[in-house]
Amino acid sequence: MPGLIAPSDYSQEPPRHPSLKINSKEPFNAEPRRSALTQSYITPVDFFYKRNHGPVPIVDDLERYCVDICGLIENPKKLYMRDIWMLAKYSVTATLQCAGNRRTAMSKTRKVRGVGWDVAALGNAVWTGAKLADVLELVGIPKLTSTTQMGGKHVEFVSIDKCKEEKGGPYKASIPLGQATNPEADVLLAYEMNGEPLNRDHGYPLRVVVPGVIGARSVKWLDSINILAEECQGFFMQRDYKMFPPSVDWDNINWSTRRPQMDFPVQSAICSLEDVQATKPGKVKVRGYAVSGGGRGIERVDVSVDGGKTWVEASRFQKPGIPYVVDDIHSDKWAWVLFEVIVDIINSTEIVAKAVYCLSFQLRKKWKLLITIQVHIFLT
Ligand SMILES: Nc1nc2c(c(=O)[nH]1)N[C@H]1C(S)=C(S)[C@@H](COP(=O)(O)O)O[C@H]1N2
Ligand SMILES: [Mo]
Repeated sequence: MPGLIAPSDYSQEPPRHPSLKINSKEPFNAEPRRSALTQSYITPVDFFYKRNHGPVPIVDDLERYCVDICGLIENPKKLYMRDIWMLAKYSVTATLQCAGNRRTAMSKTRKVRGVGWDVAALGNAVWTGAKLADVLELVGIPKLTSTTQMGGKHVEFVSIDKCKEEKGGPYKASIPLGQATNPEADVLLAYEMNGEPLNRDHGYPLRVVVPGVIGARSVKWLDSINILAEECQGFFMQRDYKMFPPSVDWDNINWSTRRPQMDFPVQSAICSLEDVQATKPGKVKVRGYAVSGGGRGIERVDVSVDGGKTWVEASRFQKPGIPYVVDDIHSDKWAWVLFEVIVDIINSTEIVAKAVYCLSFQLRKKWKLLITIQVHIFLT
């Protein structure tokens, strides 16, 4: 790829903030401290988790950098940054979350593989760029197309970084064409994060952002876009990031029986307390995030200080001081919701947070929820 190069070693990595908790040095994987994570609704770039699978690519000539759009289309096209900057510019506030978020806690229950993460392998940013739906229109694919005349059904994003899981090949992933061409799905080719050009760790000069979907599909350092009949056959689509029932373990796993994970599931996490924390009897602030995936919003967050027997509702907000309303036009549907409640602690106990989202706004009776027993309190 002219303009963008992929180093084979880690000698040219970008600078990073020293307060990040490093889970793996090479490739670089790091998250902020959980107490820092919910200090602000928009996560500053320095404190945003970084999830790489190889050395971070380098732009050597932005003028020559371009994205190849190819595959099942009549007129393949090369898009330069100047072409992408010319398209309508959109800003979308979206929470990006690694599917491995909270893997360290999962490994207490079952044997899991992959980098260990606490509860902060996610962040909320304002992503700015062109809509993928507009880009695909430039190559003759109209909005809201799920199958093209040539049989294209999936949009594959390919990078240039060298990943060991791909045997030294690039990171890649795909999403359905129907999602890619739906302007309301807000899939972006983003060149800015929080109002600044993307930095190297987050995909400079151009990355995909698929709101509401596990971070693994938001390919960084975009090199080409491929229109395919089948979903991407890469490692991270076919042999990782899938969900299996409890009867499956590493000895009897059959990857082809499951679909790749896309929307992330509803969840909440307490960030103002550590997993095991000592405190004096009295008032304790319980603060954290709740996020639904798929743009479904958070209907309610409840907190229990008796291990889940009784519950109180926490206040939810995105903008400080303004209560969050799930389907309000001013609420950021792709973004997390922060929650807070002050509770009275009188004895050693378990604090539990529970986020609830509404499965469909038409059928308000169907609830989905996730309960997390996360924090154990001991009185001192
Ligand atoms: N090219 C490329 N894109 C990538 C990755 C990668 O290693 N290489 N990691 C993916 C994963 S698993 C996640 S969770 C997000 C992390 O994005 P961030 O580092 O900007 O937080 O990027 C995704 N896109
Ligand atoms: Mo990830």
